[in-house]
Amino acid sequence: MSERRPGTNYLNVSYGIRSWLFTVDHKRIALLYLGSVTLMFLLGTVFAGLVRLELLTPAGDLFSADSYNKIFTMHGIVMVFFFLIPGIPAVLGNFLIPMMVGARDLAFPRLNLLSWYLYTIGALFTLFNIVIGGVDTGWTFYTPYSSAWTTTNIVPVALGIFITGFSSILTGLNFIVTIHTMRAPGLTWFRLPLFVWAHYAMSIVVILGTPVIAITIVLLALERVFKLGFFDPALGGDPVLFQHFFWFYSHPAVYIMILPAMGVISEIIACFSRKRVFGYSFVAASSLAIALLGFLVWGHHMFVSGQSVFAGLVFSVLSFMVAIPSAVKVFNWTATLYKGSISFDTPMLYVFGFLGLFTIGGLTGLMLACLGIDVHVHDTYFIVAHFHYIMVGGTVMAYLGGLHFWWPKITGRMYPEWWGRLSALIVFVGFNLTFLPQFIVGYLGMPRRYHAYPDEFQVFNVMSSAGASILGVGYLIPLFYFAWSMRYGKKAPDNPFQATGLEWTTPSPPPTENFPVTPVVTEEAYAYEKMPIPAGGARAV
Ligand code: HEM
Ligand SMILES: [Cu+2]
Repeated sequence: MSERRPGTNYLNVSYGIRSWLFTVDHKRIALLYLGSVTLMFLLGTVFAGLVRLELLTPAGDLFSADSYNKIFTMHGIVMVFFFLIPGIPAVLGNFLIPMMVGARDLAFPRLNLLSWYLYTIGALFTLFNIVIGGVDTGWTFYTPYSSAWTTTNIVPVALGIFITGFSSILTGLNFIVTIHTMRAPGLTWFRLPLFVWAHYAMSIVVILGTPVIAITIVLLALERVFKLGFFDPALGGDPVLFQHFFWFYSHPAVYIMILPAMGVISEIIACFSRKRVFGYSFVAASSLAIALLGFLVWGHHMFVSGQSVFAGLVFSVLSFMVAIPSAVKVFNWTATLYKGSISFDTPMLYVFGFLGLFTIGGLTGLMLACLGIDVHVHDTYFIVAHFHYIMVGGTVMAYLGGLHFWWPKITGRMYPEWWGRLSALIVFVGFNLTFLPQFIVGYLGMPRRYHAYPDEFQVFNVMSSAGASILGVGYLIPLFYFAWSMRYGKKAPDNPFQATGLEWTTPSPPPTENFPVTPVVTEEAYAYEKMPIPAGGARAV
């Protein structure tokens, strides 16, 4: 670690491309991730735009069925594996966890840099397949289509996801060891910010789940290349086995995506209602409960795949149980708002968006957990609407809210508040116009993953495509003002929102070693009754 010269911070301590590509500073690595993850998000958005363009008219008139299959497949793969899963942990988690626990860096800084390289190499492998013709199985890679029938590039895509999986595992390990061993004096487990708890729970899921998808992908590749019969009945395998493996990871993976988002929400809600999070220990414990229960419900994706009625019943009941800890969080956040001194700054607008949209996503999840309803709507647009409410309405809203909240800390500059609120509003309106009609059209029977549909469904699809354009504008505006603010934004004070948490006690942007002296913690998290209410200042930007 270098000695700190006055006035230097992690951004200006050294210059040049090498100082970034070989950095071991968790804050710089977070920014490397911010760059890669943003690129992948933009790419995924372009694919989404193409999907919505094709579906504007009932006839399959823009792309051939084959091209359409490749486009929605790439949309799903890029968004799930390269944006939603790594997004919040890699950018915000990397930046904040060492600071929130009062440490100088993560436990294994070099491993952290390796994680970014693995992510990037994995992404390049997967993107390379677009150049050589694409892949058309959907992000779920169901066998035996993927193992025996399709002629598209399963192996390079699988390799890309496999490599990126190691990036996740290393990040999860790094977080767990850091949280266990590097907490500042006085920072007991029950004084940790809920953001840290959420990442701790997520890391457990990552470490237990990711090896399963990695091995599944290897088996799929082996079957394709060497005709080993794991999944193809013609070779003596069982295609349903693939679905068990796939969902044993991919259901927990949805919690990898949502748990960090929930951590962001807890921090912002406490700050912008100036209150302790209601029922702190329940919110912390519910993260662990979600993480562990999440491993028991994968079979709810297979109600119509030919599993026994008894298995279906058990998975249905367990799915209801996993909703309980999520509901605990929503109730506690609502109770935190109660009688709070609420202000409607941009991060908080995203949180309100999250609360409404995540709740709709969760409640429709309960509908799907009912065997009888699921048989009716399985593989329709109802499913598409359900998971977009959770993952876009939940994870993406929290990601954007968190990016605004910590932007002053990350860059030392304020974002423009008026533009922030405007785009939060556009995102919310655009989102609902896009996905609400999909619940209806799905319930009426429109199947997912088709490039053409009967005329009677057009009105819903036109609404959806119009909404997607609005949503796209909502996402583009922050891209511009964030870039603008790095140079022209108002200089940020150390703690613009008068928030609690160690990260706000150090300068903005922080020095390389995070804290001039190791902080000592004497308080529970969220002692907002002791913080001044921010006056004018940052909020008047
Ligand atoms: C925590 C946030 C959640 C996320 C991120 C999420 C995500 C998803 C995703 C991505 C799918 C679609 C998978 C595919 O491509 O086929 C899906 C389907 C499903 N979800 Fe959720 N979900 C969440 C919560 C829930 C809850 C709480 C339940 C029930 C208690 C639930 C029940 C279901 C069911 C039964 C399906 C399968 C529907 C079908 O394909 O027939 N989900 N979810
Ligand atoms: Cu699931």
